[in-house]
Amino acid sequence: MGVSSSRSRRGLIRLAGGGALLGAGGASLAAALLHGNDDVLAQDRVLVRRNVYDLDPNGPELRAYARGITAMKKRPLSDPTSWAYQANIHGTEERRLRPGWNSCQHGSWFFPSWHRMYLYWFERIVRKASGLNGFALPYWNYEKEGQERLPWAFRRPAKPDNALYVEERSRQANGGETPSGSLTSSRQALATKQFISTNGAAGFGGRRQDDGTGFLNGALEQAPHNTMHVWIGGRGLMSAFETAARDPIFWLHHANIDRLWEVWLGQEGGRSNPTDEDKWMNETFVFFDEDGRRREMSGRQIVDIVRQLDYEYDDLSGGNQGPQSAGRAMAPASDGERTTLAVRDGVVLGNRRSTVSLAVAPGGAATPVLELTDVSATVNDGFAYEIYVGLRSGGTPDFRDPAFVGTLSSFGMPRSGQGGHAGHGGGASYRFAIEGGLPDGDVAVTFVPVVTPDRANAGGNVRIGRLAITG
Ligand SMILES: [Cu+2]
Repeated sequence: MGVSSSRSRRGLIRLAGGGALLGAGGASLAAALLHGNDDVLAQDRVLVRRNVYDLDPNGPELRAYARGITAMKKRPLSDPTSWAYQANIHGTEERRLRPGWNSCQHGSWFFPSWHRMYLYWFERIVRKASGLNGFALPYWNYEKEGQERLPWAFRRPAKPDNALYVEERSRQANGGETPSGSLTSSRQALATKQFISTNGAAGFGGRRQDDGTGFLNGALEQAPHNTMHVWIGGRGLMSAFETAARDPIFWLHHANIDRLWEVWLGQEGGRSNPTDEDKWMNETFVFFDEDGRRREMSGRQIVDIVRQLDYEYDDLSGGNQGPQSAGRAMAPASDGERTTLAVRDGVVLGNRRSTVSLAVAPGGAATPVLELTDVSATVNDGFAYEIYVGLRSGGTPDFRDPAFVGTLSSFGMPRSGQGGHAGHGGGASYRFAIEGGLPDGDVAVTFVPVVTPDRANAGGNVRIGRLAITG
């Protein structure tokens, strides 16, 4: 974030220009030529998004962030650079919508790209509002050992005059507790090779929009994105679309999600962005720059963060992956017809561990998948369950166990009887590849609560319309 540590834009130009030497005066001109327009040109250097745990809680970077937030909060709601207007771009309960509001993309392949754009414009607004020229958003890598707790500056002092603190978080987050490893883990997401979800399994980025599968999370969105939203939020801001971006930690959480997208690409092995998909590349979304000017942006403008957006991350290592991750690369699931091997209707989960036993029919050629369809929440609080398929009885559930298939969390889950999110009918759908395969005979599907609502709800926290295993 510091000016002295920023990589020189001129160095990049020299590379791009085939070794041509540029004087200081030529650098910005060359940068403009490189971009081809001034749409996304803000800096003459590449800014570095740093790990928040490497920053002094009272240092210039976090002080600038707090200063920027305070300045933005003083602006009227009608100002697109105000704190509330920016948060409302993600989601709002206001009835009268202004341009760009309620446009967050979840449950589809626009999840990674839309949030990258959102952060990019927000970062520019904070940079100007803070007065720190080299400001870049820090990220929070909760997966790294010793860095799982909510960063200090966001919970202390726990007073309203600390612009980074908000009261409306879970007790665990503001209390400095450590989330369970299943909530912070990017293991499933990074192991997923295809970007686009198929009929069989979640892709890294998500499903093709309007492919008929309804609201279906991609692997990155599912965890650690959704899981950390509910762990931080509890009953508070971070647990719902309409309030999440009002918590200053939202932006550091999403910077980490954006970083994980770069980590995923760097793992190679066939991982790539869907740059041959016209809709993903060209669909435009509305944002505002630091002067309040309306900006439109599309996927093709954000695929290269260094060249197109002038930022990079100080570290692209993939979190805290256990040894089990090495051998568990996700097989691409078949896109064809799948056979239903077992099904159970109307499963309700409460605050305790619960197990569904299923007799599995033989057959099925593809990687088996656990499908949860028409899933809705019956409580307002955030909650999350680890899911295991074929957990040995008596065994202690551990997300590093091969029986662990993923986490079901309430972020983005429609409330029962509310008709779904953003116009989709019914509940949400979830798919989890069962990499360990299916044992012969009966199969146990076990749900272990890892984030529970404050009060036990007699009717359960979540209703799963249909639970099925397909192959
Ligand atoms: Cu989010």
